[in-house]
Amino acid sequence: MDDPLSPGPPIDRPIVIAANRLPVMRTNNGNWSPSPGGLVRALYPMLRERGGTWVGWTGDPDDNADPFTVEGVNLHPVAISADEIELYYEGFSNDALWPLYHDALRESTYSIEQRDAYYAVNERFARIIAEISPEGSVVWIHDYQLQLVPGLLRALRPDLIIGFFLHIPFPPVELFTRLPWREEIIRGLLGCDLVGFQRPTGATNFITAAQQLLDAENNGDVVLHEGRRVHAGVFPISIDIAEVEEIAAGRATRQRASRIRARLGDPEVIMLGVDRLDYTKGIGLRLEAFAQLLEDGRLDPARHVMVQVATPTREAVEHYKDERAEIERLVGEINGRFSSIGLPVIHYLYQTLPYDDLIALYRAGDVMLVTPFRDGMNLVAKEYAAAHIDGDGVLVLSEFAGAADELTDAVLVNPHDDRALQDAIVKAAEMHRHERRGRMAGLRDQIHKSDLQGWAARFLAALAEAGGLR
Ligand code: ADQ
Repeated sequence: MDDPLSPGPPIDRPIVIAANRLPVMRTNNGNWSPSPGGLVRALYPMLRERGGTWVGWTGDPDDNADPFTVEGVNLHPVAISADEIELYYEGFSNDALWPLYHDALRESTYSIEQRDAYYAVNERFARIIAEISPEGSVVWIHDYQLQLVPGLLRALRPDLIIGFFLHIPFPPVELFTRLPWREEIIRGLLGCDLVGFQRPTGATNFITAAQQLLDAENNGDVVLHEGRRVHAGVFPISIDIAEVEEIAAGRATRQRASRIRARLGDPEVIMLGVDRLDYTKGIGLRLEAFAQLLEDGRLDPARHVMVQVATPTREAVEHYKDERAEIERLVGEINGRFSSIGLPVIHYLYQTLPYDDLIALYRAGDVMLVTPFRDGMNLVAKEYAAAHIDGDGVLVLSEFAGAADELTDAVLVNPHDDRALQDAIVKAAEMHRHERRGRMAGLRDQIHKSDLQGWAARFLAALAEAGGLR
């Protein structure tokens, strides 16, 4: 590819994207507007520019909306019933696959009803894509909710070039083989020309699973299956750096960031956590480490304050209800012990914030705590570095986030080691300005090497090559 950051793919074929959700949401007046979210930021502008189609669910149960067009992008809704949302989405996707793919941090629920709903919805996606894709189209399918689509689609339309990107980790074979329908998933993915992962371990785990479960042979990163060559590749996702920097540089953001600092009582160090409220993100662990440091006098409630923003997510799933209750109990307990009137030590928001507000918070944050037990990539870590156009700020980052492969200038930590986590937080809070600036410069250099549009262009270029177009 000539220009690795060029937003347009270097291929001249119709493009079809499939993801669980469509990239648009219904507005109050019944129109559609682009929804927030990384994937939409990466792919929607490209489709708008060159035309293309997106297949996905509208987000409303039993929504039989007809196909429609927004800003030149064709949108094909896939109807999903209320029962299927419970079984396919909350059940199989988020209560079986999600925990299993994240180190089995919680027990998975395996049920044949859930698997059947997952199959039915994946088959519906495959059928719709097969019906609407012009001859020889390039189809790019996203994430763990749709792993059977490539195989089902390949059977219907052998002419298509099919790629899949997994946004979450692909687990080691020792864990993956717990899944009662493990062969089916691998067969599904092997319908692709290219399967993309966030980290090299994801690709290796997938190849090992294909060898072990289906006796598939491989030649380096190419798996040979039923006479076809399936490429496994590594494509660490990124963020729209220009957008974050532009918002961060705005006057409104600077003013908002100083207002945040003033409202927090002008502390010496603002520590920040921003996550979906997911048990994989290690929010509780981080709060406990903070509390222990206050207890031991290594941090001081008059000088150190924490802000934790937790986005509501998957609230119908039991493990998420439990996690929320535990986080909120911890926040209450820690504030009860260490706060003074008008000055809580932890400011907790269970809210989804507008992107501008989030970036103002990043700018205000002196220390960003990203401590997942396991995470495919973690875009918050990259957004924090992009927002720090002032060249200051420290990122504490779990080794178990995909971002740790690239962001080696963070204070890297094993979140399972509570003493190490406490030490990392103190190190970040006390770090000398000179070291802080050096590390932030390293982080910012690193993220500038690859942005979101470049990520999409690289995947599509590799897919074109795997599909024999180049
Ligand atoms: P997530 O698990 O959702 O994504 P992450 O990569 O951190 O995790 O992305 C979260 C996004 O949501 C960020 O862009 C962030 O700005 C936004 N966000 C978080 N809290 C918010 C809040 N309170 N208000 C508004 N926005 C908020 C999955 C995988 C990750 C992988 C991504 C992309 O689990 O590992 O990095 O997909 O591939």
